[in-house]
Amino acid sequence: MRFDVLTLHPDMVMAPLSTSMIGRARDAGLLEVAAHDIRDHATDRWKTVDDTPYGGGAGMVMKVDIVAAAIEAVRTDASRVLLTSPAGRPITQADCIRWSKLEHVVIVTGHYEGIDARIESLVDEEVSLGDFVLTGGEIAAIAIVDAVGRLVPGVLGNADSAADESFSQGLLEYPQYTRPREFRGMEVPEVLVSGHHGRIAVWREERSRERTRERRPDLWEAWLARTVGDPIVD
Ligand code: JCQ
Repeated sequence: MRFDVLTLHPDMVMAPLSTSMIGRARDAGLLEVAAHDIRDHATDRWKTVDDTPYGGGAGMVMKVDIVAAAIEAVRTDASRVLLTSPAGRPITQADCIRWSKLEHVVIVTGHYEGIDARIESLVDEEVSLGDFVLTGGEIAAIAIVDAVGRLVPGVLGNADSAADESFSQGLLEYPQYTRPREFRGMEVPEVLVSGHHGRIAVWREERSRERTRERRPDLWEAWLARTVGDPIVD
């Protein structure tokens, strides 16, 4: 799978995607990631990429002709083009799974007060990480490449397959512990050292549901609605 990120800061995008699991997956040829400087498509001698907003107001707006040229330099008929913006639809794990099955994802990152709205005619999906504002879309693009890239077969180690983690069942993960057995008076739950695999599985399922109900009532209600009639639910 290939990602092309269009940005004013290609080094910022590439640095975190050159280490750790995504860096290793690229070395192994499982993923291709490239970042392209939108400024390379500026047409004047000052390499201008933004301009003042029609109608007045503070800040600058990225020029649609320059960003369009950057998109058209990398996109093919098989590409899915994403635009990261606080005005986009908040993404979920389901979106990441869907994108992980594609050959080519292009991510356009915005800056300043935004991009000329006519860019929407050139993108397939306008997406957000959540209800907060970044200085630029780079961190959102990095997060998307990381979350999608790790779902490509072979990228995750066999040990931590994406199948049995938070969200794969729609519930939060159960709490994990490792040594020491006691830390500042806090003990590891007895069941986890019992060696009783059946009781451990039941305890983990209960903690997973309890955590989800307490911390994420939205996910809990969705899980309950999906699980009605399932004989396993209590
Ligand atoms: C992305 N969640 C927040 C800031 C305008 C395209 O227009 C803009 C983009 C940004 C940067 O992205 C975010 C963001 N997901 O802030 C302003």
